[in-house]
Amino acid sequence: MSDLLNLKGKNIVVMGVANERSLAWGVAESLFTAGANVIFTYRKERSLEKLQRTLEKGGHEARMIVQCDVNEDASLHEAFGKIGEEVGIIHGVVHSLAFAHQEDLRNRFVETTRSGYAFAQDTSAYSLIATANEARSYMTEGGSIVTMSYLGAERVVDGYNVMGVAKAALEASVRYLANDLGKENIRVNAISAGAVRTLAAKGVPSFNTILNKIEETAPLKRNVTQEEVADMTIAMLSKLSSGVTGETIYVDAGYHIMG
Ligand code: 1JT
Repeated sequence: MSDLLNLKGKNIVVMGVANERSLAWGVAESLFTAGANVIFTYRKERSLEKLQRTLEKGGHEARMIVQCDVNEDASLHEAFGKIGEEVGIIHGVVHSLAFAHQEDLRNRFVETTRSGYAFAQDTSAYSLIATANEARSYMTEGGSIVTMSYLGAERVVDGYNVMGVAKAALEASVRYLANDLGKENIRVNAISAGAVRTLAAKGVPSFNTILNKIEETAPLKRNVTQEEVADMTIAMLSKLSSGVTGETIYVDAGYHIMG
């Protein structure tokens, strides 16, 4: 299998591990298994501590861990500069980041503030474009960029609100980036992950209801796991998907096809 993936010794940047439930962490674990060199970025000191403990617990060693705040151009530039200097070539990037203010997920959508809208867009959608632009300087052998999206991008999921609009922009950005970066042999795709109980899902009042509805409705009659999202992400990073770019791939037990 590892031969088919061709990820052994490849340098892959993973952004967005908050704790061991994070989708990004699932991807990192599969990357370790595939023999890739995993480079992590983190924003908050607290995430770094958790990451280090999680790595230790799993007996994994990061190739590199770098601080990076995607809301700041200088921070992104510096982080990728350090990564490029250390590893030379970047083969893949996993962008698994999103944020919005609590009140924008709690209040009525019509009450979304200008600043809340801008913040969600900046952190959750623009950050992919800025990341791709920094990473491409070191993706000199071509490569693959994968981001995480959610069904709320194209359907109304009650309560997802401003994040849905940000994910719609993210999925459109994936297509424009794919077109622009294709000439550099860099592929760009999104994984639309089904609901998984992560830190991001914490505090979503309707989350249990969402999980139950998926169990009843989805063709597979169950929810998906962090590992299943990770497996498809690995496929999208690997040689197995060399002909695929600009796509949003659903890993949702088939839920999105239902009427
Ligand atoms: C964010 C949050 C991005 C939660 C997210 C997310 N992408 C998926 N989820 C889970 C989710 C959240 C809501 C939801 C359904 C699924 C929270 C912090 C900001 C970034 O609504 C029904 C709100």
